[in-house]
Amino acid sequence: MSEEVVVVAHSNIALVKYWGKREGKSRHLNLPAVGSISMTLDALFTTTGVVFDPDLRRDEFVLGAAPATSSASKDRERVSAFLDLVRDLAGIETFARVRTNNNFPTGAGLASSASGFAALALAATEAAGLDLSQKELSILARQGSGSAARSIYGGFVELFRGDLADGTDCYATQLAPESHWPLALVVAVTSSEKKHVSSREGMERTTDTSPYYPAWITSHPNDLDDARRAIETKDFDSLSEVTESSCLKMHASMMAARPPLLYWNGATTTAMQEIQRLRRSGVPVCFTADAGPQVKAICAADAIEKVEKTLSAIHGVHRLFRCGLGSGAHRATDVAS
Ligand code: 2P0
Repeated sequence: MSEEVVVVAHSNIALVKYWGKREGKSRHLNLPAVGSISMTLDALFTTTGVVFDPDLRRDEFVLGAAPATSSASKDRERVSAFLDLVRDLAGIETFARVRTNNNFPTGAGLASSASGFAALALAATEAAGLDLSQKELSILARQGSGSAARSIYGGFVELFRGDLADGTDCYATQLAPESHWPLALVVAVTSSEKKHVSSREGMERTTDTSPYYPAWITSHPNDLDDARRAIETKDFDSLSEVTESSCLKMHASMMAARPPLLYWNGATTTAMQEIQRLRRSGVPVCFTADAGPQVKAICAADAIEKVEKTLSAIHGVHRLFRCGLGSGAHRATDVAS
């Protein structure tokens, strides 16, 4: 039996969003239709332990201490399919025991698959005796979940769309380390319910039916250029503009799908408007939101108290998480409970 390898990987938040996949024969490679730029977050993370055990007759997967739910076998299948990629790379057939835990609600738009598959990529490859580069790990993690490719790295990260059918040019890289620009992020949780339509299904529906999807794709490279420049020059006003625009453009394309995808609730909209009001009063803050009802406020580190005060006063905001910029996936001592 191999040693159990335990890894921690942090969640990330996209400033320029990924939504939609490249069409064609290489669908199983999970290739995004657009590039994306994100910040890795220190306070939201997954810890995962993997051991390959010759006595196992199938892969075992335990998520947290919660009793098994109806989605447990689906999760195990997805993890097992990912472990098949690792077994292929390592030339082994042994099954694995995977223990994993998120320190935040799963499946509620807080990017659990990003930190989850990044942690699994590093833990499983090391447990299988492989020593992959960060680029190789991001290519592997992407096949579990697109956003996971970005969580391999800390700080500000870009995932390239790439053009090749085999996906070898579709990987992430660090644009700037954590220390470059000490921004903070406050997550306003407006619901802890698991979302009704997964990101994967939502992307497919948007690609297939939204009349705004082509505009989302063609306007994207410009957003990536703007965000790269704003990060490099630490220009908060420009970062705000492109971040809110990319978020609302993604949601506009989803809302125009058939049937429409509306991930927001009343508190989501109120929080977005309150963040814009705060910015008009001179506080460096902007919002983004993923495929869920949570609002994420990105702000200068010294504005965090004002932002938290504003968000906590909103009816329907149940909980706040405060984050700074986080590091890339790395070894840990034990699976946190
Ligand atoms: C992002 N999201 O860039 C975007 C914004 C959600 C909204 O990446 O199908 O779980 O596993 O590649 O990475 C969430 O989608 O999707 C996501 P798959 P993933 O963060």
